[in-house]
Amino acid sequence: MQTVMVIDSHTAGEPTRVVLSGFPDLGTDSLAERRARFRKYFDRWRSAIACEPRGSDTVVGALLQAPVDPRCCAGVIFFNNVGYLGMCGHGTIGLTRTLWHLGRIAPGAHLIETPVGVVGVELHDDGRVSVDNVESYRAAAAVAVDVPGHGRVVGDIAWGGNWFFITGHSPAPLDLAHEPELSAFTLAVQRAIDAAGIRGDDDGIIDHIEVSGYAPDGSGARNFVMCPGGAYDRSPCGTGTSAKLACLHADGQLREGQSWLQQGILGSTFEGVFRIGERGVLPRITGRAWVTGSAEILIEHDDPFAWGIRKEA
Ligand code: PYC
Repeated sequence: MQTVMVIDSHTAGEPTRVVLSGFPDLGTDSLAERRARFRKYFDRWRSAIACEPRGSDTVVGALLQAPVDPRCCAGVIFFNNVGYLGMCGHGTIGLTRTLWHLGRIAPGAHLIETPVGVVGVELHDDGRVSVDNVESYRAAAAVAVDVPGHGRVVGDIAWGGNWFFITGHSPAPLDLAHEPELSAFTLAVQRAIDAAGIRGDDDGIIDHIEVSGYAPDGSGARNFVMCPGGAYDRSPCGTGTSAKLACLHADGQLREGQSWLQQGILGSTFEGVFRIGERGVLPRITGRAWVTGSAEILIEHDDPFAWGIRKEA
């Protein structure tokens, strides 16, 4: 029997499962090397924790690690139902809330190490968390892709800690009632991008598709983000909001220090602002998370689904 201790939370509706203990030793190399070791030797632990029957397609796992950089209060490797994430905005907010819940940090500024770099967080007294995300930039503007059943769809390729294709084209209003159409559309875009061989400028797979528009009730900017693994982001997506800020800046539509309120498909909101970076923008994303549970995950070796119901990307 294996025992894994986790704390669950949600950030603006999107779940995060922080893994505290019970995980195999990944060593003390960089977080990127530890993530490679996780993928190569311990991938079944990912599916045991994130996938059904213990998890779900929406769960983002956050494996807590000792940081290499002594300035950091924690290291983290994010994963989901099909693989690994570079950075995760909602997950960082959930992790910060969880560390506070555990009494490991107090309100104030902290650093967290991820496989794609060190990110800053600020835990506010009222429970809001601001994430100073990695530098975000638009790699290509107005890229056209032929999407079967939808015709030519045009969007930007942008980095926000993950690769995004961001389009203003939407098959339906951006509300939960139209989630099936929005999911089918964004999954079709994802397949078309893959088939066309369109990649990020580091050859990275564009595995997040973001429809960017407005809330049907006129309450502000809203998105719908399809994540790798076929689940849509319930939150406004921290890395997706960062990538959007980079595009707004590149188009001259948002100035340094100007606030951008980004709703997700549930209507929950992140606030984004940015400073100018070397290549793009340095985003600060603010949102809130709530802890929802504390659990001891048990893995029985004769359970036919001990290691989760695995799903391919
Ligand atoms: O908030 O960056 C984010 C995110 C990525 C995937 C799910 N949420």
